Amino acid sequence: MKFIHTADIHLGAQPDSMTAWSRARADEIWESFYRLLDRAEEEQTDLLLIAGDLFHRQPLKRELKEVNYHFSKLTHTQVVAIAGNHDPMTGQSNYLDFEWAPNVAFFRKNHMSYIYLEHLNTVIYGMSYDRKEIREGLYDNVRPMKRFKDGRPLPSDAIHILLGHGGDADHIPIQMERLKRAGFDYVALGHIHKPHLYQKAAIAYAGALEPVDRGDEGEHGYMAGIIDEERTLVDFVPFAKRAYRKLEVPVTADMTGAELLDRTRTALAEAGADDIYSLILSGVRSADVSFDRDRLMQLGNILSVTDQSVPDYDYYRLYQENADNIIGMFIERLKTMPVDQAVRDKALFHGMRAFDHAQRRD
Ligand SMILES: [Mn+2]
Repeated sequence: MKFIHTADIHLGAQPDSMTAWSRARADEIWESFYRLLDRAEEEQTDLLLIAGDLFHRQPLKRELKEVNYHFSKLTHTQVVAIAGNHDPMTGQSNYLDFEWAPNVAFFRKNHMSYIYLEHLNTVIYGMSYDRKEIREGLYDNVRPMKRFKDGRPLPSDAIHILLGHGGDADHIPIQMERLKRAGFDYVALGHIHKPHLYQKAAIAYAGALEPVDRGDEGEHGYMAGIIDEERTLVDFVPFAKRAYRKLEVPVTADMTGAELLDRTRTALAEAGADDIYSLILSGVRSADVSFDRDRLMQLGNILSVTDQSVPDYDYYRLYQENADNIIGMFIERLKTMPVDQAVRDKALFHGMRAFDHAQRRD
């Protein structure tokens, strides 16, 4: 049985508002989801698991119709989904009375239930959020069943999958060690946006399909797996159009502002123009150069510029210029302290920085 496990698609989100690329990102989240459905069709995936937060907020009726239309075009794939804390099935939710295509099963109950997919000989256990926060550990005592609710025995070779959403204190806390021993063939989790695979236990957070905010650094995609009589094999598949990344640009004491712009432009081109960056300037810069933050921001998809570079002080000149004030006294005092050169350099550097900061505040 071949499956794809996705979660936290957050349809309807518009990340990075106030940036030039924000509108495009809202569209890309939809496009990536439909691209994933294309992938399921190409690969003739048996089962598509959606572990909550398909939508970023309550879905509109027409949005459900759009998504359902795309589901209905799948010729082979069975879709099974739950609602998460972002799109809970509250009393007014459009989810509640929506009629899905025959190949779609959407858990509606706010407590654990199951569906049995006969053609896949697979039982899937799940529930949907009916509110934004659930503090009870509702997955703690779920175990694969031996019998159907009506007492008939399940086939002994049936596959058992738990579909869940949460894992922090306010969203169904999960005792991972306990869950590892529960005996499921696979546990498909959502809510934590960073993909994580517990390979031995066959438990995974698929992570957000596309990163949804600047905290979602690193690669994003989905989990793909096969379950046969002996075992479950799962792998993370990178799939997102973009990634949030930190990019460090080292500066040197002889670097001018224009040179930094050139260096940054080159570094961005090498790193990939689609990705979204937090720039970090590191190294040592000339004490009298200041970099043009606005122009750096315009070089690509730049969320922020953090200047961690440190000025290259000329201590001899500083002493000459400040012999009669507190800076001169500070340098004088350090020179006579019984510490080695490296420590003295560090103390000088930090001291000068503190003076600089204090002066800027005046
Ligand atoms: Mn969530």
